[in-house]
Amino acid sequence: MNKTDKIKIPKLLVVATGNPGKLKEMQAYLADLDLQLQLKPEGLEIEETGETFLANARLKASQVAQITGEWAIADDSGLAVDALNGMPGVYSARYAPTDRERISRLLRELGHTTHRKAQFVCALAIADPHGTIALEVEGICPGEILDIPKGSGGFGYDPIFYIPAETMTFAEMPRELKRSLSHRGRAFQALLPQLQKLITSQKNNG
Ligand code: ITT
Repeated sequence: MNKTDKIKIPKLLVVATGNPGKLKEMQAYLADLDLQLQLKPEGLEIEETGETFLANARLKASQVAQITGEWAIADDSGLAVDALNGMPGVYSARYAPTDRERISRLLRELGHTTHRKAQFVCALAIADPHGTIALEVEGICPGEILDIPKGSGGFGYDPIFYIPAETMTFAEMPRELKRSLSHRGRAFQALLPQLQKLITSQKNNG
């Protein structure tokens, strides 16, 4: 897209993720907006070279927007464990090849320590069709890492992430409860009013 082209009202938003668990949750948060959602092109992988969640969310949103010529939203998220100095953090997806192996590695590295505090972090970025970041937010959800996985819902590290106030892991919770209190839920609570405003202002300018 030429830099001088007028940016059109966001009617269509490419959801720039290859993670089916994330995609489902993102689609649920975006469902009430007057936007058509589109999956990112199959096989398109953006290298996550950033050192922070926000940097990687920006990279993914910006590159997918430029490649597709459409508005794009990306999520970069992960689990930061206090006793592991914040690891796996931005390396959460690269920690081992599968969800099961990632959980096993995390539990192995934590061992029997009683210091089990951790937080899930979610950064969201929205880019316009030029690849310029229009919006970005971050959401954090504190919790604890269990000794053994519990529950079969959700995805990724959900079975070992325990919320003491709910006496449940993310994988044991009804979908709506995780949706309201998770890192992604908090990030979307911050993002949605801003996105709504952006859609309205672009419509008024158009
Ligand atoms: P995309 O980059 O294509 O979106 P990805 O899975 O590579 O997909 P990230 O780089 O953001 O995404 O890695 C996030 C990692 O953290 C990944 O292993 C997820 O399973 C995990 N994760 C993120 N949010 C989670 C959640 O709500 N519950 C459990 N695990 C989560």
